[in-house]
Amino acid sequence: MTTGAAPARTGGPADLAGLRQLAVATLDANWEHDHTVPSRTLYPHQWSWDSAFIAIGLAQVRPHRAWRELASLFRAQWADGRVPHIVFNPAMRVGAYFPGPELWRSAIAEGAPAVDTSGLVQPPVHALAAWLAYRRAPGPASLAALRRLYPALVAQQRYLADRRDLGGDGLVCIVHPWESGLDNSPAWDEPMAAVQAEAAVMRAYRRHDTMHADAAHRPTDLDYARYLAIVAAYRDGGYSDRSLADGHPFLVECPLFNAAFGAAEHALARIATLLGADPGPHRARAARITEAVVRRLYDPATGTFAPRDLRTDRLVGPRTVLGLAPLLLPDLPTAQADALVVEARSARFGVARRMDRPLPSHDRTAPEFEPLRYWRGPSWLNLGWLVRRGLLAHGHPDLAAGLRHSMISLVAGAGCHEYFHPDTGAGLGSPAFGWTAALLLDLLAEDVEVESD
Ligand code: 9WN
Repeated sequence: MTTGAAPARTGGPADLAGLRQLAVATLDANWEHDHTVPSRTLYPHQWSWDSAFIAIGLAQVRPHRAWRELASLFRAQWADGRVPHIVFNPAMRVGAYFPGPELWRSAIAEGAPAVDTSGLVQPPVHALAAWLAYRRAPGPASLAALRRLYPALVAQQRYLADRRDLGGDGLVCIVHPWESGLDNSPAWDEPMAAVQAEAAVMRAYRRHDTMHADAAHRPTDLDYARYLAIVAAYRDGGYSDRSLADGHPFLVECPLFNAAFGAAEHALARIATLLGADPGPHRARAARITEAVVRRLYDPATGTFAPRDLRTDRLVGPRTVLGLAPLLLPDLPTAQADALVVEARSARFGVARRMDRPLPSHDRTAPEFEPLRYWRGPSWLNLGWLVRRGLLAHGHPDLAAGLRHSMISLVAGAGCHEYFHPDTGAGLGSPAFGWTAALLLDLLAEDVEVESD
């Protein structure tokens, strides 16, 4: 790979056929009867947005599994439409993941499914994934699977629009950093600082992550104590969204989450057209979401997007990769799209035709940039993949090609790791990670039709 510093190669295959084989072998090894685990060691259950990314890759090689992956996730959809961020595999031993079902206690909540789940959600990238899975493997079986899934995807959006618009401004509010998918991002430092908790609380629990990953890469005990305090607040209210606006400890409008929410309506419009349903309402909702994302989350002073903390009604300061996510919205106005391209190309993120370092999850020039710690610097393939789609949608194929090359080089250098050192490209976290394998397959297949996707 073309990194500035010498990459610490941890043994990825050299040629493209070998890479593809590695990706398929990783997905096969992580397959678990009706879903793919993100990682056998760190994340041995089913995760929501992981399954969406994984389905996109599976569609290239195991289309039947792609639909099973999505179907098993949506079988755990709650009566209110929420798609839980974790679906627990009852066959796993107690303690295989922390916090496990005993902490979430989903069974006590109204409208929860028969299987144990968490009560949170993750970015709704599923309609896009379903659409792409169909595009990657069209045919009668895919069409039938998409037809079955469509109402559940609509219900997922309805839940977010009706129950989670806590600011009353047309955007979804996330109620826990885990809902962002970028749990430990510096974007959450300000809102998290207000959450009452003490690191000592964690003495009562056994963290599972630090047994499988370097503690220096993971969130701290104080972060975890706060994560648990927020879960407890939500759970003790029966996971009801009704009174969250009055005093829930974490209330944030996230640009990535809301970009996914808008992109989902665009995908649903395409799906509706294919199925002979009316795409009009989806298009209208998509336009409203884009307008709200720009109005509420764009900061003209910085030229990028930022999460809004609803408890203070202020945009948070750190310039993380979350700010680039609205590029995913095909109807983002040119002024904002152009500003984001400037941000992406800046020294903060370094997106270029010939990228010399991978896309980081946080501004490289910021004092709190940490190249090894979870979501505070390292490079993740799902973020690169999303930003690449956005660059293609807004007419920057050269930058998109640079990003694609950089992502493929990462896996070629280090294997299907969960994340990568943003300077050296060294593999970090789980060494056999589901979405890295899946999105690599998608990149290798060279997604030439993104604009019409
Ligand atoms: C908590 C599974 C998930 C990803 C998230 C990532 C991490 C869990 C954790 O792993 O989160 O949900 O234990 O840290 O942050 O994006 O979906 O891969």
